[in-house]
Amino acid sequence: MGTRIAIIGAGLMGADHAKIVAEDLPGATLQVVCDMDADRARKVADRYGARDVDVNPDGIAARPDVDAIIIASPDFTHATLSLSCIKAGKRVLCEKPLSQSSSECLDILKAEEQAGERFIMLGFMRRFDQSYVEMKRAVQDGAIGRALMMHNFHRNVATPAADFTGAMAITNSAPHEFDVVRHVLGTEYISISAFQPKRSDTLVAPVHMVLETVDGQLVNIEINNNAAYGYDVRAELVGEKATIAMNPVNYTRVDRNLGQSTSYEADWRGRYHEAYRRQNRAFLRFAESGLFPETASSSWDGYCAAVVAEAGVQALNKGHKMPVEMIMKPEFYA
Ligand code: ISE
Repeated sequence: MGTRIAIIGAGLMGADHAKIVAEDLPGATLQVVCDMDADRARKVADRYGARDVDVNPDGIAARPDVDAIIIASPDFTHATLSLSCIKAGKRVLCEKPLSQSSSECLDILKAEEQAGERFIMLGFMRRFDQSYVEMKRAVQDGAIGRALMMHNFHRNVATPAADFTGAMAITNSAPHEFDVVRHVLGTEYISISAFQPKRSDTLVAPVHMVLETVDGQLVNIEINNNAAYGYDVRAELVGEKATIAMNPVNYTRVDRNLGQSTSYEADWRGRYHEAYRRQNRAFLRFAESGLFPETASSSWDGYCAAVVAEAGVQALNKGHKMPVEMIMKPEFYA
C-alpha cells in the first residue's frame, strides 16, 4: 500500500502531481484527489487511478486513510491548509508560495516550532534541477572563485490570467528566483529595486529586479510573463575566477534549410520534469522518515521568499530601492 498521498487541488499542478505520484513514485499510493469542483477531482482521479475523491479540502488532513498531503490549490489557500496539516501531524509538500503574506508565514513557523517537528516542505522544485545543483556545487567547492553576481531570466509564453499584474510577476513568478538564488549563493538579501519598461500594448511588461546580498553580491532577475516565444529560464553565475551558466535543456536540434533550431517547452512542467520527480521522491522520504531533506525548501525559506516579494512590490510601486528585513532565523530551522 505504501504512503497514502492526498492531493488538494486538481488544476494544472494538482494533475501533474497526481501523475507523478501514480506513475513515478514507487512506495506511494494516490489515495485521494480533492477539489471543490467534483467533476475536476473525478477527472484527475480517474485518469491516474486514485482510490477516492473529495470535495472538502479542510477535511483532508484529518482523514485516517491519508498519510501525507500535496497542496496544489490556489495560492491564497496554502497557509490555512498547511496549518491544518501541522495540527493533524501530517507531512506536506506545499506548492509555492507558502503564503504571499510574510505574517501568515510566521504563523506557520510558530505552529511547526510548537509541534516540535518539521511538517512542511515547500515546492520550490528548482533546487532539485541539475543546473542549479551544479551551480551550488561550483560555489561550494570554489570552482569559480568567490561568487560576485548572478543573472537570471524567467520567461513565460503568456500570463496565466488576464488580470495578472506586474506585482504578481514579483509575488507569483519571481519567488522561484528569490529562493533558488539564495540557496545557490548560501546567503540572504538586504535590498531590492524593481523596474518596468513600457510595452506598446496593454499586456503586463517585464519586471527587472536588482537585489543586493548581505555578502555584497548583486543579483539581476528579469521576469517576463508575456515573452510570447516559449518557456525560457536562464541563469549565469559570475565568480572572481570563472562563470557558470545554465545550458538550454534540449535533447535534439533540427538542421534544415541552411539553419539550425531547437525548441522551447510551453511551460515549466516539461522544463522541470526531472526536478519535480526528484523533489517528490525527496518528499516521500521525508513523509516516511520525518527527516527533512537537505536540499528542500522549508517554511523558513517560504517566509524568506514572502519577505523579499513584499519588499519587491513596494520597490516597484514606490520607484525606489527597499530594504529586505527578516526576523532572525529561529534555531529550530538551523
Ligand atoms: C507559476 O506559478 C510557476 O510556479 C512557474 O514555475 C513559473 O514559471 C510561472 O511564472 C508561475 O506563474
